[in-house]
Amino acid sequence: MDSSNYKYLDKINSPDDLKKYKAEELVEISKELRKYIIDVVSGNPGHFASGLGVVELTVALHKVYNSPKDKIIWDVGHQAYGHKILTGRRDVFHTNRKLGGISGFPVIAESPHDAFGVGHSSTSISAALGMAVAAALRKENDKHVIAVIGDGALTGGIAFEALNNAGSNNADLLVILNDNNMSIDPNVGALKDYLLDIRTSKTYNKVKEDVWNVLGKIRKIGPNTRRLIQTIENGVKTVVMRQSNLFEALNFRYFGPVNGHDVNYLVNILSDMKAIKGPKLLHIITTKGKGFDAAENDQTGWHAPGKFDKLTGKKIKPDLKAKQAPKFQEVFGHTLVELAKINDKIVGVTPAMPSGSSMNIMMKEIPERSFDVGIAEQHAVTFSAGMAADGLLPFCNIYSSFMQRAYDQVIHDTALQKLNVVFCLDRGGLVGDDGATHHGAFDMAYMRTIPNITIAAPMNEQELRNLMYSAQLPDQGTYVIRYPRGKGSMPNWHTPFEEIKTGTGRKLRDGTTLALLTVGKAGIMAEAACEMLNQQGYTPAHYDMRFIKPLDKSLLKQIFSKFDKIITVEDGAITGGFGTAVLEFMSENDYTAKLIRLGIPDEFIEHGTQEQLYKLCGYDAESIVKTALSILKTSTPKEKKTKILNKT
Ligand SMILES: Cc1ncc(C[n+]2csc(CCOP(=O)(O)OP(=O)(O)O)c2C)c(N)n1
Repeated sequence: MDSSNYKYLDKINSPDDLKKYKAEELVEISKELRKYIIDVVSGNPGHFASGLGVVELTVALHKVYNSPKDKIIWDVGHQAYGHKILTGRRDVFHTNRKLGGISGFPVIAESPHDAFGVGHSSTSISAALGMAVAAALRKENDKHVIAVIGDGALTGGIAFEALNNAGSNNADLLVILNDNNMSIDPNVGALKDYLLDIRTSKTYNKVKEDVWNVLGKIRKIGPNTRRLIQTIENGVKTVVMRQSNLFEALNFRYFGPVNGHDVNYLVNILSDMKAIKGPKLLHIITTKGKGFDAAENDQTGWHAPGKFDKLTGKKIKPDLKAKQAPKFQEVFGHTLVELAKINDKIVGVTPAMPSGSSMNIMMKEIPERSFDVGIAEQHAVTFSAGMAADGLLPFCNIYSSFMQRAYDQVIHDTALQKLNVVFCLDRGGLVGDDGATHHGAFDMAYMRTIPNITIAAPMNEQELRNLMYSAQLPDQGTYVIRYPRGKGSMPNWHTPFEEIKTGTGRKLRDGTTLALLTVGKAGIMAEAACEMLNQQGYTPAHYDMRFIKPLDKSLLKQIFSKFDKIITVEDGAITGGFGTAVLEFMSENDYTAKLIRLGIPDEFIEHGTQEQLYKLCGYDAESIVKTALSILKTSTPKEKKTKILNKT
């Protein structure tokens, strides 16, 4: 993208360039930055509304602070496009989220200005505190550390653990609370109401204004008066604010709420706050999607809207002629409602992803039995376990990569107690352009080590329905169903429910010489590979094993008795995953075979389209064919022995 239409932005290649501009020009720079984000993201999709909401804050932060010496830590990082553009990445911004391009999130390796890698939420205050403590130990007294966290991300427990720790540490730390009253969907919970209360409480604002007016003058006055004013301020706070302000109670000095779209006001406040030591919190009020009407009016729909027409504000949908397969997510959402109507024990739980997971379908149809608990994966799991312990049957839907947060809650609170909870792990496998932080790579490996647990992966939408149906039958225990991001392969998915017995796989095609063993979506790639191999005269067998745990041992026995060339394929980490389970089975049962495991290698995979990444990892259909041909051409020990016997 050519940025030559941008009078100021063209000349800003680092925060130092930005610092040269005066107050009036910062307003123009903010306008250009917003326009540039709209220009580029309309054609190369990514996160959108959140970034527009922090344009002025981004400009103010880079005007006031000296990044990279000062550390600016963006929570989640989906709102940091403006930061990337102002810190030397304007000309590569059009490669955002593309294979080989820049990441959609801050990444330490990408720029010295990305102080901390993010993608999962609520980490900024912990990381910032760590840096503030490091700076204090090194006696770097002129260094500033700033965490920028949204009201949504603040619902994550780790954020409170960090506030609690920071408040007793007295480290020099600024938390900026970017309050737009939204998560991806409308924010939830009591904290949201509390923040709204602060915005509107007249008594509170009066006290706050008095204190702020005094503090605003601090920079211009001498140390003695400053000390006196601070004593007064502390007195006022002790009496009124401590009792009524959550952050003050945690030992933070609270400032705000202030308008987060007035860039010069922000510059002044931040400059003033530089002089104040210790933990402090600035509460700014912003509008998600600011400056783009469609996004302001539908903030959830424009969180990550896909391609759009920047002039009309209309999203550009692909031209669908043939009947398309639905997304796995939609099938989950509709099926859950169907099941909840026949089984009144079923409840739905999502940690802050109602739209993304399609839990919103149940929230609309059966609101009293469906719960958005905020960005709180650990709580979502134990909350579900609690309901299960008292007789309900929760379907707790968590994105696979976010479930990493709640590992102990699955082990200690659920499986150990043999509780009937169905964990639906959405976005299992490579997710595409969100990249390394969001790939659901590890779930099969980390879940497989837990006793008392069933782990299944449907190959298509119909299998997902049937597994959900089977999981809610009586006494199924802790049951994990992991499925991928995006569309499946079955336009006609809405078929009557059929039970799938736990631990049973199925043979999809019989064959000779070579067997492909798959779980989940990898079965689709393997089917395509079998077609290609057929055209070349080979007839591999294909088994959709369905369950990672328990394995279908009787089917495996049949397979290992018949085949000694085997390829396992999974859309997940090879280390410890499904293929490893098959390898363990082979070893424990004294079978010998040439066994190759395909899946995600032992490294973090970057961003790109899902198809590009399957290829990169070597388990798209063509790569499976290549591996199959190579294994077909090598002799196994058994074949070598037969050859020798035939010769003698
Ligand atoms: C652990 C974790 N759970 C869920 C998400 C998905 N997620 C990304 S952004 C977001 C909402 C964040 O809201 P907020 O912090 O208020 O920022 P806003 O987008 O409103 O600016 C959520 C739930 C995530 N990134 N990490």
